[in-house]
Amino acid sequence: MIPKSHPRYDSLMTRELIVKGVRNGITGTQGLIAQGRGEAFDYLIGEKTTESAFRAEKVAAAKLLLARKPVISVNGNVAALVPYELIRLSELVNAPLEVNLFHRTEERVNKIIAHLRSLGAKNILRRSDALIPGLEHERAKVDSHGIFAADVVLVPLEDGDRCKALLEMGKTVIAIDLNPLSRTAQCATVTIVDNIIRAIPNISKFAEELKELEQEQLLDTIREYDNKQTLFLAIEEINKNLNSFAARLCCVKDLEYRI
Ligand code: PTJ
Repeated sequence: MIPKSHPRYDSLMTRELIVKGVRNGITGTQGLIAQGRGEAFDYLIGEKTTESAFRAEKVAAAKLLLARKPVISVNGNVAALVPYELIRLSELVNAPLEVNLFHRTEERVNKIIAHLRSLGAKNILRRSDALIPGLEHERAKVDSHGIFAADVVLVPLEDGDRCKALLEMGKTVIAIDLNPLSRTAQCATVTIVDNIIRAIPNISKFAEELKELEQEQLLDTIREYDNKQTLFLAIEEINKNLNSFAARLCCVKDLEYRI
């Protein structure tokens, strides 16, 4: 039992969700490693949504609303961390949830679908009757009416190969990845460098606000967006945080010398 007073309560509770996901057969064991990597980057960006991530989340909401056929890709980590939030976003932007796993087993696909359904999800795609060209791993298997036919795909916690392959199919790819250096982050159309825990509710909040706008106004929201700048700002934020940590240590050292 983690006491609420623990200074890292939120982070530890998030970790518990992933562990529970593994125990319930929803999350793959590799998901634990991915979560650890994510936590490290979250620490470096200050465990908060940065200004540039908010901007990317707003653009993501606009792109999902403008899409002809948007789809939200769901893996084992995402299903364990933000199931309710995904269902809400799926309803808001009218995008089905498609279970697509890197370490795919039919058993885990079925468990994730049952989990999402038990929480109220109605629009779930599960067929794997099409293949993304150029991919040799299990993530190539997609639904012919879902990711295969989609114009905009939201891919949280993705591997770089599929992101590239989806772009080559002419799709808009929105990635959520705390690591601005990852191949996915570098190649996506819109990269949200934020924790999925904060990112999905933020996209939903923006989608609710933007839903009332005309198409032209939505287009205005995305017109000036530059993903390279988003990545640059995320890396700059990490640099800033590291410099301020270092500066604090320098002050302590100066003090020690003086004593
Ligand atoms: O359920 P499966 O089989 O589809 O597998 C899912 C994982 C996530 C295990 C699989 O896609 C994988 O191995 O991913 P990677 O290559 O480890 O990449 C995951 C990326 O997501 C890394 O760059 C992490 O920094 C990032 N990440 C991890 N946790 C979070 C995150 N980004 C945002 N929010 C998080 N909570």
